Amino acid sequence: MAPTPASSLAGSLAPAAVDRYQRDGFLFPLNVFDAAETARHRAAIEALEARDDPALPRPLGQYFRVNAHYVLPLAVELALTPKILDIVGSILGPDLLVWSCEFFIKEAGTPKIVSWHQDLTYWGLGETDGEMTAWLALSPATPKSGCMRFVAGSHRKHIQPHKDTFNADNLLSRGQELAVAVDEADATDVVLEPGQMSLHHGRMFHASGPNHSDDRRIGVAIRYVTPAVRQIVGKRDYAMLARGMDRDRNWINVAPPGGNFEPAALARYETILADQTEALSAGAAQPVGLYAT
Ligand SMILES: O=C(O)CCC(=O)C(=O)O
Repeated sequence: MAPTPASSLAGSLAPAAVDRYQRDGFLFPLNVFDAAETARHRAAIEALEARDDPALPRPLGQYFRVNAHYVLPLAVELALTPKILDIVGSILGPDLLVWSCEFFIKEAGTPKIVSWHQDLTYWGLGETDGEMTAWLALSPATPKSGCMRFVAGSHRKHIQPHKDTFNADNLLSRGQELAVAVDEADATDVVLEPGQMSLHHGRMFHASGPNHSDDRRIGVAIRYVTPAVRQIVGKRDYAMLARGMDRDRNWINVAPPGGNFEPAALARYETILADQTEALSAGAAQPVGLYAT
């Protein structure tokens, strides 16, 4: 039997759902888009892929894989979806910024994986509870297609030691992997229908396997932070105000782009990438190419 969605179609989370998030460090499935809206977002992404403009300074996959919201209005539209902000705001509060928007695409029948890790390990944001990922499925996320797996309650641990593998099939920037044992039997499959999303805490142990299905597995990971979160490893960091106010001024606030890949937005993207690479590559034995596709 399909699990009961943690929210129905509307608005903020019920207190019991917030409690579940606090207890487990994740919550799913949450209904966001109907079939028509989901198909529209998927088609917009695939239209960009079909165009794959050779004049772009970097391969399209780079812009998809990190900080898509600084160069692509379609990523901003997803990140600022009122229903997502209502749900995220139920947990993080009324003032929200988008720190990153990332497309995790695994082609049909490919070995790409994500190793067990905790997101906050290399982001330079400390062990904060003020960061959360909303992961939106635009195609089926199932064990066969390589859905995420979460270990309930692991967000209550500190950031654990990780090791770098630089594995080419790993979608993470340095193939980082938890150096502590994870019992696969403790993991929950995050099964999502297209148009549904999950939430996870930045210290959640999570991973995902290869895509053995006949369809692409398309996920959009939107990382939200509160104004109180700040960069503590790199010199500075950037975010886009999504809702409310940023009174703390820990972030350089970036305005949404007016169109796809505008020259000023592309230049800004490079500045942000360079600054964030400083935090992300701290302590790495090899240069960290920010997020290979
Ligand atoms: O999309 C995946 O399989 C993994 C995504 C992930 O690790 C994340 O969103 O933090």
